[in-house]
Amino acid sequence: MSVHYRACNLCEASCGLEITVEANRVVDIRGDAADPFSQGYLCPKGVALQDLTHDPDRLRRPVRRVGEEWVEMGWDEAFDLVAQRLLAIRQRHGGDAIGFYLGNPITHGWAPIIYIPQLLSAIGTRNRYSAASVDQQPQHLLSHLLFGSPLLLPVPDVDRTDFLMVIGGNPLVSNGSIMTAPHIKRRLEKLRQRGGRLVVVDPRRTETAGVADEHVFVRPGTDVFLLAAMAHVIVEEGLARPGRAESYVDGLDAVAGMVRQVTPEDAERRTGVPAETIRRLARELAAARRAAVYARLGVCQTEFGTTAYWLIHVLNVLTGRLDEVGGWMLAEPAFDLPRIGALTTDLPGYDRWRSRVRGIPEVAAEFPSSTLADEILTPGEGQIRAMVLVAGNPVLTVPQGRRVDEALASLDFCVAIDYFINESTRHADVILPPTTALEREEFDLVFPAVSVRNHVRWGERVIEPEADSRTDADILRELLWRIQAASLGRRAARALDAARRTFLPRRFVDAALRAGPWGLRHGRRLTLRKVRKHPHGLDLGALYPVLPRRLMTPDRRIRLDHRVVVADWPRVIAALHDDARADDGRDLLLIGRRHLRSNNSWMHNAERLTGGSNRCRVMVHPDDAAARGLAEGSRARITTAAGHLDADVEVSDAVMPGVVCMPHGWGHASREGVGWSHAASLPGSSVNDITEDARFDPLSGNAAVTALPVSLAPA
Ligand SMILES: Nc1nc2c(c(=O)[nH]1)N[C@H]1C(S)=C(S)[C@@H](COP(=O)(O)OP(=O)(O)OC[C@H]3O[C@@H](n4cnc5c(=O)[nH]c(N)nc54)[C@H](O)[C@@H]3O)O[C@H]1N2
Ligand SMILES: Nc1nc2c(c(=O)[nH]1)N[C@H]1C(S)=C(S)[C@@H](COP(=O)(O)OP(=O)(O)OC[C@H]3O[C@@H](n4cnc5c(=O)[nH]c(N)nc54)[C@H](O)[C@@H]3O)O[C@H]1N2
Ligand code: SF4
Ligand SMILES: [Mo]
Repeated sequence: MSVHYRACNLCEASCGLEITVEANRVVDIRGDAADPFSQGYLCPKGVALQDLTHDPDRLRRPVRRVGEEWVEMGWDEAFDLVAQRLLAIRQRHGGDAIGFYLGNPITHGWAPIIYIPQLLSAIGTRNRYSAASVDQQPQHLLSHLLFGSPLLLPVPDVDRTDFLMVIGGNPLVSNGSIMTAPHIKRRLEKLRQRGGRLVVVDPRRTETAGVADEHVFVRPGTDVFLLAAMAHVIVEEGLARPGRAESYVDGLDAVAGMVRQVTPEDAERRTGVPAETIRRLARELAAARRAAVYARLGVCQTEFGTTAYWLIHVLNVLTGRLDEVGGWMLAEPAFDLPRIGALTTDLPGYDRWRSRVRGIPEVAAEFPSSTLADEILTPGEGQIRAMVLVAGNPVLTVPQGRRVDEALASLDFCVAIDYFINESTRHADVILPPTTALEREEFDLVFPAVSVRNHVRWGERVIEPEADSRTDADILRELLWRIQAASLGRRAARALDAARRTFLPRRFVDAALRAGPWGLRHGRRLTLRKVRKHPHGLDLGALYPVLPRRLMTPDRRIRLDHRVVVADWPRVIAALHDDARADDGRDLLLIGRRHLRSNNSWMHNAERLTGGSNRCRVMVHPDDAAARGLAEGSRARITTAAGHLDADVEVSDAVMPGVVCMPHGWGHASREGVGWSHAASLPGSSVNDITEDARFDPLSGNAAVTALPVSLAPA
């Protein structure tokens, strides 16, 4: 028996795990009490990592689709076939004919982050799509516009704040997002113990609302008005105190002029939040000694995603919380992701090019996933003919999944890098299955950049992979050199490949650590060797002010009244005063929900995580249920402009009247050929079968999957 220490890779909390291995099998996983950051915490998903590792449904060898059958093949043969097919398609149709869809788990591994940009540029395609555009793209866009890098993402300093507003986030269940803060529940409890206040703004009385001082119901999709009205109060009542930020933030007067146009009374009509509550919250925010306003999916996944999230920055700046202790702070990670990203990728940028079919601006070198199906299904020059799916399941996770399904089925060629045959990878011609996280060494490049404390950790391999297996790194590298061989010749491409093998990841990480903030600054002289001496992770302390030094805008200043947002403002004002209601019977608004024992679309094959309360049901307010003749357990039909689905009803006054709520990532039984045997035995439907790909935030292209107008009737 041996005991190993590793960070969990399933969500952003990055909890330290203590993993016991016997005969190369994981026999026990518990929280690592010696982890300075997570201090022994873990959630049920962390335990289920062992089910994932030993899942009998996991693919272990490359497979090729022959008719309805999957046939195993050798690795070299598979790499050759994939490269040859991709190169042939490029030769006939150009590089843009090859699209990439990158799923959420890529952010939890060093290899995809480093190799995918190289692979994209070797192929010469701009058709890059990812889960980010159904998630946090407004945040990346604003960080790019305001701070000069899409990766300079502020987080609330939860451990030291006295007043925290959580808007459209449910960290007690999600374990925190774009805020790496393991055991967030205890952090929030401590906030209250030291006399602080926690306010949650959400159309559902969530688990987080359950531990808050105050929960405010807001009508879905209307946070933009609530936030603007709060800023209005702060400006009108002379409560604005930007403090130190005044020396590096421009445009405060212009911003004040904008938010003055949104009164609390106007906002009340749209949001359902009483004007008096809006005033009081604004005053409390301004008066608190230390405070932060934090928002996530509920704000990003709306048609005003960018402008609404901009108001999060505005409130933090106006009240002097940006870059202040206990406020809205930036990490300074040992691996300096924003700077390295700017040096090695074309991520920093906006609207440098537009999507072919709908003309949507790129954000950080990506197009929105909402338009992926358009780009595959619409004929013409630049049409996508082949897809590379890496760690994603767009059929269940992107709006209008039925269209994505149809699009993937229509491709000339599709390759997936995934260890499961999911609803999307079932369309692949070839699937290349990598080892799972515990079978590879790992260095977290991403989450220390959005953590509430600076920290760094190297993860050793925990169990030995089977003979003849490949990591994500191996797979991507093998494809990369084969693609490069077409332009550089086999010899040169092989030489480059050999260089990558020696340099990545250890030497690269070591060089980055040495040249990074904790190598050169702070007298720490951090190296990979030093980091590896701390198997429980190395805590680098609380966050500290870093602005304007860390700004990456050309003039190292923040233009708060950025023209991109200013240009969108008339749309906000028009919507504020537009009393017309869609009169097609779609009189309810659908929102999403996460469950602690669920992980987007892909952990439903672990039996210990399914069953009990983790089920795919639609939550309906008692009044709305009664008005439609629906009761607990009855079957309802939910209809949108994109279609309909049926779901079991859960009657609950935790949702506000007029709102229905359903999780995404389910419905594994509703499509043929899915390789998750347990998941496919469970009831449920994919909510993205009825979300609409035409509803998105026009600035960032982020999908507006929340606040979706629906009608509800007995099925
Ligand atoms: N309606 C609605 N839709 C949503 C959301 C919502 O709230 N509502 N949320 C959105 C959000 S926030 C996100 S992030 C997306 C997620 O959307 P996706 O990223 O498209 O989907 P996942 O369910 O995360 O699928 C992950 C896949 O990666 C594979 N995988 C896991 N680990 C690895 C690995 O290490 N290597 C490789 N190669 N593969 C791996 C798994 O087997 C699985 O098939 O869904 C979005 N969709
Ligand atoms: N257990 C578990 N943890 C996860 C995941 C998971 O699937 N399961 N997924 C991970 C991923 S990929 C992500 S991105 C994060 C997401 O992390 P969070 O954003 O914290 O997760 P959600 O639970 O989707 O929270 C969104 C909240 O917004 C509310 N909401 C919906 N519409 C609106 C609106 O219009 N206005 C307001 N104010 N609120 C609204 C919803 O009711 C919900 O409570 O979670 C991560 N962690
Ligand atoms: S909260 Fe759960 S899933 Fe997230 S990192 Fe911790 S153990 Fe893993
Ligand atoms: Mo996400």
